[in-house]
Amino acid sequence: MLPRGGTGLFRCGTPPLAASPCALPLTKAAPRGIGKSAMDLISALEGLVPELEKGLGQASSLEALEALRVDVLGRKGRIAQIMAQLPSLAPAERPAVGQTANSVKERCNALFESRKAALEAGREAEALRRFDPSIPGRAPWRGSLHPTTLVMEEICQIFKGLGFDIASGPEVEIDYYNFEALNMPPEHPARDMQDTLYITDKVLMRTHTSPVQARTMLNRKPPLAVVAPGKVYRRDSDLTHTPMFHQIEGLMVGDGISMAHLRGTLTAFVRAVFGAETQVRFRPSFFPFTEPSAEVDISCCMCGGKGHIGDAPCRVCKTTGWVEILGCGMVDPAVFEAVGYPAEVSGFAFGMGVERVTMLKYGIGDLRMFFENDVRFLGQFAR
Ligand code: 2U9
Repeated sequence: MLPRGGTGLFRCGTPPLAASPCALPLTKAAPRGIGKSAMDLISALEGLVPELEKGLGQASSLEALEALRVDVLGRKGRIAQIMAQLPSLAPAERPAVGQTANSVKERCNALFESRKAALEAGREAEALRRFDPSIPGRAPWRGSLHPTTLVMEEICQIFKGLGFDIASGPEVEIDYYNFEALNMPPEHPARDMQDTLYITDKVLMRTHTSPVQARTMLNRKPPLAVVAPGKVYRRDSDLTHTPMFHQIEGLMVGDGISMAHLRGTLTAFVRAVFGAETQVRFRPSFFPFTEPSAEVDISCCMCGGKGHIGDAPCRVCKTTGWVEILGCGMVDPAVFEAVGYPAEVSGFAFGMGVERVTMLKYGIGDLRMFFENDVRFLGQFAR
């Protein structure tokens, strides 16, 4: 702001110009026919220009500049205050004062604009001086798919490449598709293998994606090959089990489908996920919907099947050199009967937990990492 009172534009004390124009310096000789009081006003107006020039020279910020502009040119500013005295002049004297006011306004505006441009240029130069183009940029944060989703997609792609279709079905299932059609009638002891979350007597959260294959068989004739990825639910919660996890199960049915097809397909699959040098072994096992059944082990992807990494025992395979990856078998004829398939067809089926495959593939030691939603962990797997 321009200083008011004794040190500023109005040197004859407070209030300034309007109340006591007497002390203002007369900078010009009075034009002919212009009286003393008109001349005082003209002189006061003209005096604003050098005063403003000085004030602008001292203003070091755009904010100070704006305050000055309001003080001089604003609706209640200095020029307006001087012009408020116009009615007290004789009508003949008013035009000369008005013209001076216009001319002073124009010059003041020009002074402001040029000082503003200089200050802005200074500001920009200062910003550029501080700008370091060698500092690496901050990349915007990008979300990524969950590792379970990524591995599930990868597995589906592999089976698609082997000629399988992808099938899906409801997570809330009826007992028939989840158990009965799969050779597990009520009271069958195998139902205990998959402790179930029931909604009603007959409605439950599916404990595996097998009902999807059962539904597929009811809707399609053989030959067929499908994989069913998705969420499954069990009454199970401890360090290595969660009430919800992801499975991918597969089924191939046709004429003359044998254990050899099963072995070939699953060996191709594990080598696509874990690498071409991965060894595969089949161990006899039991599942209610397959006979014979087997569990598949692969050579440990952490230690390469040696059981040790250097001198240290391998924590993934616990020094055995093998890790279990999935279950499989030839579909039990009772399952084909339940869905009305002819007795001559044969087929194989398999199932795996996606979190388990993901843990083995990436050497993740703790299942809880999948459910803690720590984006620093989850973001590492995006491609
Ligand atoms: C139909 C007939 C047979 C699916 C199969 C497995 C073996 C199996 C488990 C591995 C670990 C699930 O994730 S896990 O808990 N699954 O071992 N699943 S055979 O067999 C079928 C499916 C559908 C109609």
